[in-house]
Amino acid sequence: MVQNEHLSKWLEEMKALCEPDAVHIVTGSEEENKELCQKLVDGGTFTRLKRENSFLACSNPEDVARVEGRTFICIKEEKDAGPNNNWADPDEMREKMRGFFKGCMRGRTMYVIPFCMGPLGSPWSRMAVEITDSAYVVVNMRIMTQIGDKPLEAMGNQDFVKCVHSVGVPLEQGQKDVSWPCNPEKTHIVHMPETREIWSFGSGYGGNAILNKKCFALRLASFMGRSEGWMAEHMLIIGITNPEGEKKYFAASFPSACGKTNLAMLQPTLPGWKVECVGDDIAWLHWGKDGRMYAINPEAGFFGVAPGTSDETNPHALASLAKNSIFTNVALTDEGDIWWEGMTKEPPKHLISWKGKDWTPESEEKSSHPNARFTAPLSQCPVLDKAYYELEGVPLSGIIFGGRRSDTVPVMREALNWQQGTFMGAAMSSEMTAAAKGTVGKLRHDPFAMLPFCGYNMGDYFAYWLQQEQPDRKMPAIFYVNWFLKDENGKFIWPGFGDNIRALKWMFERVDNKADAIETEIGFLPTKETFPEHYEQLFARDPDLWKKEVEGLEEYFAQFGDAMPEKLKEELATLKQSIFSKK
Ligand code: TSX
Ligand code: MN
Repeated sequence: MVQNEHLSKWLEEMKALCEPDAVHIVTGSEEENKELCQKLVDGGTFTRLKRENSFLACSNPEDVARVEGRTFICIKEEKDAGPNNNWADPDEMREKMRGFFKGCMRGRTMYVIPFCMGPLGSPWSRMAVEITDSAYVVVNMRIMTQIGDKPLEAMGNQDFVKCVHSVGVPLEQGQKDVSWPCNPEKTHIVHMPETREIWSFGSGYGGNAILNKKCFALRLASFMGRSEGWMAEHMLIIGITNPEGEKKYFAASFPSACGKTNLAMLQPTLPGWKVECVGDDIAWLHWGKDGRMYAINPEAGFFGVAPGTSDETNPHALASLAKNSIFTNVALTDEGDIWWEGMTKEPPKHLISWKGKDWTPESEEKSSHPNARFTAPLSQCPVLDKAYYELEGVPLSGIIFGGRRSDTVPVMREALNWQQGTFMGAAMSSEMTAAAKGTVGKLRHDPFAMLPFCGYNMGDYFAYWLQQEQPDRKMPAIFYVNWFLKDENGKFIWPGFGDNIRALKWMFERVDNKADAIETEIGFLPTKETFPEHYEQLFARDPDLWKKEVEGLEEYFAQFGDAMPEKLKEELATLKQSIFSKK
């Protein structure tokens, strides 16, 4: 049955450790998926919806998001994990995890999910296997990546990334299961990049359990990429076509709550312009023989934040989840469909909330959890770019960084060169919204939007970015955007959403040297002729605000100590000097 020697050996080990009642090698077939979904309905985890082949799951209220405090990078040297990660010794942590996993699947089935991230047959794809005792994880993984027979066959006898997951709730003989088993006290999300292992215990939610996504495709892959010469980034990928039919690809990374999925499926307001989606969350980057940077989307689905997604903000996302989708922690309507805050202007008169309680517009609590999710197949996106399936990926003309800032940072600018662009990525920060814990409006640094996802020392990661610039390579242009500037009355100045195409148009034309710009200490800015409305506010460079910005960055960068590259310290010093000379 199982041909791969590494796999059969590992499975024997894991069976002995976890002591499941049954083992199920996942094939990925439609019939198998139907059976698993029915099993989840029968067990009370899933509610079948009236939309075709779609289901609602509501989690234990103590298991609703990633747990950064319980996420570990375990590599031999502590300094190689950096101040951006929780560190533990890999051998000690493996012993601890073995203790947790001992007998943890009693009374349950062990599902074995072979999977492939990236197009099957691409040299840039990577293979893995996840073992889990959660059928919910299996059916989510079937949407988010390619699972089952085909990846198993493609794997041949190669080694692969080993992912082990358990909800951490063994069942005694005859004990009835709960609808969302989890073990919050013992939750651990553990990465061992040197030995290509992921161990996740205690949570059934999102990135904690669907290990292909944040754990593998970002944390482990960022480490693997550095040792193999490629990069794993927290980026969307889009293709932009101008009215003349010319097409360019861009990748963009933003911290959470900046509308990354919305930009990935943008509906342009400028006539003749088109935006197509290659991916909305993760990009694996490599260099082509032509010296250009190429990107693949290693995922096969969207795992998007549901609240706020509407026909106004993102009609293509709504179309993508019209069928064959899973919803987690949203509300159930009386008609057997789903609803969440922001989906429609008028809320329904009555709902069952994600907590299973009656809900009306008068209720004090929200009907959906702020981190509620949809899991939807990428193939259902009406603006999916057909280059998504290309084995070499798409060539990037530009990389866009950004953040949510009510002041200081202009709506768009272009880095003067790769080094300044890398500095912009390292200097990324965003004001926190209600979704995150901590004070609303407080600034959070999030370099390259990778703070929770970089599988090694962030200072070394900055250095790896700088190293990308080599004489035989054609470097993509780097931009930095901020859609969230506010005026003195607290009103957004930039219209955002579909009108962001005007910023994308400027970037598209900058790449071809067809758009004007003025050189400043913070990069190239568009001219007033290009953006006459509110130009002074959209492109202000207030020396007092930038002085504060630079001081904040000095403090932030200091934590990386010796790992902080000199070139980025120089960029910051140069910026500081030019601001002080303006004052
Ligand atoms: O996703 C957003 N984008 C990118 C769209 C392609 N959002 C939502 C962020 C939360 C996830 C935005 N919010 C954007 C944006 O460009 N801009 C804003 C701020 C904003 C909000 C409302 C209006 C304008 C700007 N307009 C009115 O309220 C009429
Ligand atoms: Mn993400």
